[in-house]
Amino acid sequence: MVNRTVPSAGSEPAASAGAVRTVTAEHARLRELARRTLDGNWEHDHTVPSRTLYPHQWSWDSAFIAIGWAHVRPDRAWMELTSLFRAQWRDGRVPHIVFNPSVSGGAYFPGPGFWSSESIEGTPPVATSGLVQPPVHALAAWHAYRRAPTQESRAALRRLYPRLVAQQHYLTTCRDAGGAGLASIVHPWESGLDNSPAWDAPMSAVPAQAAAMRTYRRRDLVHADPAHRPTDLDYARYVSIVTAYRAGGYRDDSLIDRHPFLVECPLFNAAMGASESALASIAEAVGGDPGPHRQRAVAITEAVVTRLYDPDTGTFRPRDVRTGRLTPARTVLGLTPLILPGLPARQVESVLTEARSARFGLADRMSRPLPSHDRTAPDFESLRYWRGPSWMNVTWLVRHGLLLHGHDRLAAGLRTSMIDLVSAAGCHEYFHPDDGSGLGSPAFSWTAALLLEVLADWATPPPAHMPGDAAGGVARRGR
Ligand code: 2M8
Repeated sequence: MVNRTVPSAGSEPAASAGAVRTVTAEHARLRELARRTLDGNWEHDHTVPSRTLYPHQWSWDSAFIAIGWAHVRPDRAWMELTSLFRAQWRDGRVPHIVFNPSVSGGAYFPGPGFWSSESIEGTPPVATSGLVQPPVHALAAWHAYRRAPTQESRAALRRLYPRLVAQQHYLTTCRDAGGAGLASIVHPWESGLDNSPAWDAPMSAVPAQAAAMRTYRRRDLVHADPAHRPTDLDYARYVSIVTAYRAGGYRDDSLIDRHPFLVECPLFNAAMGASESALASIAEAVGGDPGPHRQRAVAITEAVVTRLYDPDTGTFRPRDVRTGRLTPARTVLGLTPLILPGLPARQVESVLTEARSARFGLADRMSRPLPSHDRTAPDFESLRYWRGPSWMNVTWLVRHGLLLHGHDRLAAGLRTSMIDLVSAAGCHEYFHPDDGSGLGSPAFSWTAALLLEVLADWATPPPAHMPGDAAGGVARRGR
């Protein structure tokens, strides 16, 4: 774990006045670092995840980033979400990349020419990808609003509301390839955890050869160490799946008969359920009807439990819709259904057991950061992207879920771990799961944004769309 030069406030109740002053000074320094990082990545109406690796707008990045902006520039939080949803397709999908026309087409692979979204009916004037990412946007919008509930924020929330509803509608209808009330992702990029071991089994059925990548130029390798990134074979498969989807005009009918990758992901679907709960709160705030959102939140939660909970291992795992089987890897994805306010107590307890095990090491005082994959698995890799390193956004989601279900001490453990990581290494994209050193891009937006959120959480209660508030579910118990 990182050298803790400074104890994090909130986890050190008995600290002396001097220690508290040191903590306060360190937190002020971190807040400033986070604000400067976001400022440096701000680009007229959105924030790039990283100036080098990701020079456009990414969907779920923008959601996390908006949460951070709400602390320092609420106007930018709403611009961030508004610009993203301006690129929403007519069918309701929110594209995972919105390309900035003033950035050269070759700055990122695969760029706008590869996706050719302009050739599809019902797409916006700006070039986009044709995939989506985990729908954490309603959750984020509600967080941002709760942090700065001004008249302007409410007006922005009201304008966003129908677009958030359309996003959910697209996912719950067009993407229900398995017919059980869950959305399927059609590409590992849609999970956000691109090369997670969770996708190894379904990806092994996707035909591709690493040599296929020689006809393209991977821009990520200009900025990052190949040992920290997905492999060429991964990329060959990524390209082959997009090519298949694009050939069908990014349509979603009969995917089951023709698409090479079709998976129900626990994080993606938990985000969809949590967003329905957040939409219930948003509907109340803007004068809409929360009822249908509550009903959908309950239905999605039930489907997540029925389809993705594995009683044998006591964790959640993705379901490969093409084979009907749960995928074997036990990754951090399995912990994320905690963000469902109505997750039944039995599953909450099982997930906690999994999280506290040697696989993930969750504790009131973490000795190492939360990894993205099971530490005890033979394919755990400390450096390679989503195959082991620790990520702030997933850690924040798990922490949010712990707070929802009343596990405040465990949530405090994650909070301290997140703050310590950035305190020692800076706003990196991801972190070494053992020594906490910074990996990937050094000035990464969601790391900065979520740092602002957890720093502030010491003094303020979590937002109010808690179980029993808008979404229904168990009463909150502090532990
Ligand atoms: C990573 O994914 C992109 C493709 O979408 C890439 O590797 O080029 C992932 O970490 C994803 O979760 C994230 O949204 C994106 C931008 O930060 O980068």
